Amino acid sequence: WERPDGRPFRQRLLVVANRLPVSAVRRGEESWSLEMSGGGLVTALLGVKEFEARWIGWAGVNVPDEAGQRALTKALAEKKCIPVFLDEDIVHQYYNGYCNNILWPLFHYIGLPQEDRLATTRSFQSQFAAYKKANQMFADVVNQHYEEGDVVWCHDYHLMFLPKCLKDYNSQMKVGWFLHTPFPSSEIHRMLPSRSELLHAVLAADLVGFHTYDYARHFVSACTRILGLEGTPEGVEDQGRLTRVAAFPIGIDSDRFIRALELPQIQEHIRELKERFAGRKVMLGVDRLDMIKGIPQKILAFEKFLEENPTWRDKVVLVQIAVPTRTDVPEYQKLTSQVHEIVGRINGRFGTLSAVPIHHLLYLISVACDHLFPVLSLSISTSVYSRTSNTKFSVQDRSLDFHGLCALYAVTDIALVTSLRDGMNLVSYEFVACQDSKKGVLILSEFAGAAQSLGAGAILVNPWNITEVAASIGQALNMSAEEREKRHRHNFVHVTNHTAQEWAETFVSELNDTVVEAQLRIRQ
Ligand code: ADQ
Repeated sequence: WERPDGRPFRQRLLVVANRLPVSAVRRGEESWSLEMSGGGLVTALLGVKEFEARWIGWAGVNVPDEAGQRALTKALAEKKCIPVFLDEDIVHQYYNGYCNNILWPLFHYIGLPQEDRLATTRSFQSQFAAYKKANQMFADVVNQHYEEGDVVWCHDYHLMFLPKCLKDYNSQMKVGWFLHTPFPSSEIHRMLPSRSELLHAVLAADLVGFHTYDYARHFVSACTRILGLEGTPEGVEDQGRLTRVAAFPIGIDSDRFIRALELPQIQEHIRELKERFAGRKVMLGVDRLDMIKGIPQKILAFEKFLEENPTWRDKVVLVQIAVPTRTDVPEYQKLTSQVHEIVGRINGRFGTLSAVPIHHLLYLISVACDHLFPVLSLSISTSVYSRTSNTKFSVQDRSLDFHGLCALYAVTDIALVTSLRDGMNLVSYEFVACQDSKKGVLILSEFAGAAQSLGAGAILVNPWNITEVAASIGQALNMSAEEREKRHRHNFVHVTNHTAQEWAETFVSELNDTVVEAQLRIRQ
């Protein structure tokens, strides 16, 4: 990530996220092979030319021995990555427990898991203790590598405690924190037993960023209502110290998608897909298999559409790409089975010998990241899963790579993004970037952050209202070419002007400015 013209970087940037953007495979006692993934955040930071970025995070593997840790640290250094080593117990309690079982569902309005509330509070408390311990371990590593003048950018709900740990080490450190999920209404946040401690920890940052103004507003309300602090138009004030709170909507590297469409191999792929779906309109869903994505609701809406519109039955096909995540968690296994059952029923009901209405394809991401894979990784799957029993899936050798994904986006007539909640949703952006010749329609959930930016061009729907989603499919299929063009133009301009690079650049410069302003205020 060296500056190509050889001039010195203006500043060093330490990017701290739960996962590093690499997959590490152990080849021997002291030998590792690493695969660096491209993707939104990496590309975004490459675009920020004035900064020399280093990544700090967990490599996703348990490395109990010192020799292994030394070797992995050395290998990662070449990729500008610095590992935080977490043992299995911490990963279980901090990552699977507090992050994914408590914060993720709460921030997406699913609520807190009943068993943790009803059983002893011990498991909650021990998970929170592990969360704080893990955040402290990240802070220790940041502190070891920090040099005066560096900017430290912490990412996501895994690291809400980190700003406090860092400022405890050094109050002069420039610390920013960005949340990739929604921040819920203060009425939801107040359910969390550790609600105040977490808010205080985030407020230790100089700049706190969210995808939308609503999330920023919810955060400020939580601080005023739960902590009794003062909310100002700039952020939250605590004893004369201001934490700036603002919206920084993420974008994608739109050029990468647009350029890819010109490649001969993608053109070939597009030709094949057009042939395969000739005479039928293509609808597309691309989601991680997560309850927040509203996949069962989407498929039920499609069923309702087919029920009510028999003339469309053999003229439309839904391709649903699903990426299994957290496959060891029972709720996720249940969701996968549920989706399979609904798809099977609908295909049985409306399919013919020559065609089925739904193609439901499960793909695995090669880098085992959590929900942050879009920004940490776009290195795509090597395998597709198929169902062999209620909960277990076996791997077959089919894959969807970046080119395959672009080709699918390009041949799609209607994208169905019906998340029940979503911080932003990059699939909607990627679809728009790949549609400049087709000008397809985006049906978008009003509960995705993207509704704030692509709402004027999309058909906005309440994903819980299956009748409304079914009707929106009909509206999209019957939309005139002029209206499609107008709606697409609006979204395309947005997606190509608000890129991932611009997002990163804006956040980092705002963080620098915030710190300078705070110093000036102190001097006055
Ligand atoms: P996600 O919940 O993962 O991200 P989203 O923003 O839609 O959701 O990103 C999905 C990404 O995965 C897209 O970039 C897509 O191209 C990619 N993808 C899809 N299928 C794939 C496959 N088979 N292999 C590899 N990649 C695939 C979280 C939040 C979102 C927020 C982002 C970024 O939940 O709300 O938009 O972080 O902040």
